[in-house]
Amino acid sequence: MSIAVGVIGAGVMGSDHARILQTETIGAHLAAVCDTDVDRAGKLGAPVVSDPLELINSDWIEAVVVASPDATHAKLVQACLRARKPVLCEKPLASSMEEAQRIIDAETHLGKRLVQVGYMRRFDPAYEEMKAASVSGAIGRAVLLHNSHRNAKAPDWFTGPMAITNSFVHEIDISRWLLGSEIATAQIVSGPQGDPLLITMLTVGGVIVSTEVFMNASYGYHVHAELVGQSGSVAMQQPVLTQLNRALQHGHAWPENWIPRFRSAYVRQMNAWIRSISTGVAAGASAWDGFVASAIAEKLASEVSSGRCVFFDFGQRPAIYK
Ligand code: ISE
Repeated sequence: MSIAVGVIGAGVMGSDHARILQTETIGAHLAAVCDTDVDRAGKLGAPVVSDPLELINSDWIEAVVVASPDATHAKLVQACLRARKPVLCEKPLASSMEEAQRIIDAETHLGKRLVQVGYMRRFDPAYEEMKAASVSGAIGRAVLLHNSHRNAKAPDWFTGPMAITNSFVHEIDISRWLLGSEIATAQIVSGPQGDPLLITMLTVGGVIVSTEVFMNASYGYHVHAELVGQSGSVAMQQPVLTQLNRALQHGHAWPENWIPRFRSAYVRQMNAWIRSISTGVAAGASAWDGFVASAIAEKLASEVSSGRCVFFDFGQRPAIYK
């Protein structure tokens, strides 16, 4: 059996998801693509549907990938829930805590997890190894996590506080996942031009998390993390295939953006999502994880100029997310 998947959005992420569904996914196929730019959608090699709600509600579509602009995510996820169809939604899940809360309410009302959020770093082999090193006790109790998140150039579609709501949300999610602890506080320092940003968080378990977000670092796309424990540390290595020696220099190339760096994570995430639909056992980041990341990002974005410390307590997570 092959699950018929419709992809909404034919931009950078939508076209990569479409390609993965066509060439690197077991148990599913690309059944339709939807984008306001019909020509762009047409190039992805599947029937084009111009209205996202029509795609979601079509009988022949069994599951949906949402990869449209951030501001449309929550509304489309709600439509998938109403149609009772599994959805893999690109991050962020929503543009505000309120919107994300409404998704939690709708999904808990259904009593079944249908939403997976595309926090793909959870499927990245390097992050997986870091987590394994921590869980096994190899580095002792974790005390500090250093993250850096550099883009060569902020994407053209970046507006307002997207360095926080679109980029830093990854570190909110991966830090919670790596450390197995909720975020208790966060504080932000902004450079004069608003880029880079330095964010310090403290987990409920007492681990300090520092993150540099630099959207215009020029030299390439570079994500790094080091987890420091009481008896050792585990640091990510950059996945490189070759090293170039020339002109008195020795080194490797940096990718232009996140697609090559997280290539295997995207493929593994898609396959895990499809397996979760077949088995009924949820995988990856849940709507609750998406809610927490969006809520923290929204609050932090409102404190960029004040630099005030923000405190978080989201209470008990609903039973379907335990
Ligand atoms: C982009 O939208 C992504 O999701 C990338 O993974 C992230 O690293 C980048 O900063 C975002 O703009």
